Amino acid sequence: MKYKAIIFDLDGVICFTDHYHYLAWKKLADRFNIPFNEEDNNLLRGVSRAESLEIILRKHQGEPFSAEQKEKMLEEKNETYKEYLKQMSPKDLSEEVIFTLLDLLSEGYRIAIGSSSKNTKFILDRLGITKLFDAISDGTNITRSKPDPEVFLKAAEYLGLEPAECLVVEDAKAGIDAAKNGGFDSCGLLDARDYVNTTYGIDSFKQILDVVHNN
Ligand code: B16
Ligand code: MG
Repeated sequence: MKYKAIIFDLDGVICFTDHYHYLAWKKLADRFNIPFNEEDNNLLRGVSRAESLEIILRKHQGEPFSAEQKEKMLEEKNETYKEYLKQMSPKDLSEEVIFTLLDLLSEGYRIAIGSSSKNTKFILDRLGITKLFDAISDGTNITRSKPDPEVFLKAAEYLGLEPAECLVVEDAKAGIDAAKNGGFDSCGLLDARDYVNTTYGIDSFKQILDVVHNN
């Protein structure tokens, strides 16, 4: 058994909150007349909140915003986003995800979260799955965001394992790069499936079981 643990990215892997991110950023961008559409939102996948704002502000014309203004914008976006998150419930978790996680646990694998989101624990609680995870590493315990490997290295440290013993599951290229930079093998879904740095491209969440069984 090559891998002792699986470290899951949250947004885009376990659940899908990107539309809520979009609506919250859109509300902010509209208020400041900054062009922002779904295509722009795709650039923010896996990127931290503060870096996301910098990407959005590239389309802002006029006086640059001060650090204080940006801080307020980040707070405002997060308040809107959290209002949307309150709508989430265990119904937002697919059967495929929950059954795969339970299969992995019953086979003796340990499972962890490695997410850039500072709202990770809130989201996991809404989904009712916080207790399933042996370790949670998220935006609250890191100083550098993906593609820096810090979030996954912390998850491995919390599990007491080496990176080579953990498999990372990601949907974002920045997350796959973070895994590679930290010495982790990775499973890539969606945008990350055919990415050059992805170790195993997979079409569905349950294929993680094939990957761990074949290694
Ligand atoms: P928050 P992940 C990421 O989650 C999202 O993909 C990204 O769009 C978001 O900006 C980031 O979390 C920070 O989220 O504002 O909640 O701290 O894919 O790393 O699970
Ligand atoms: Mg993601």
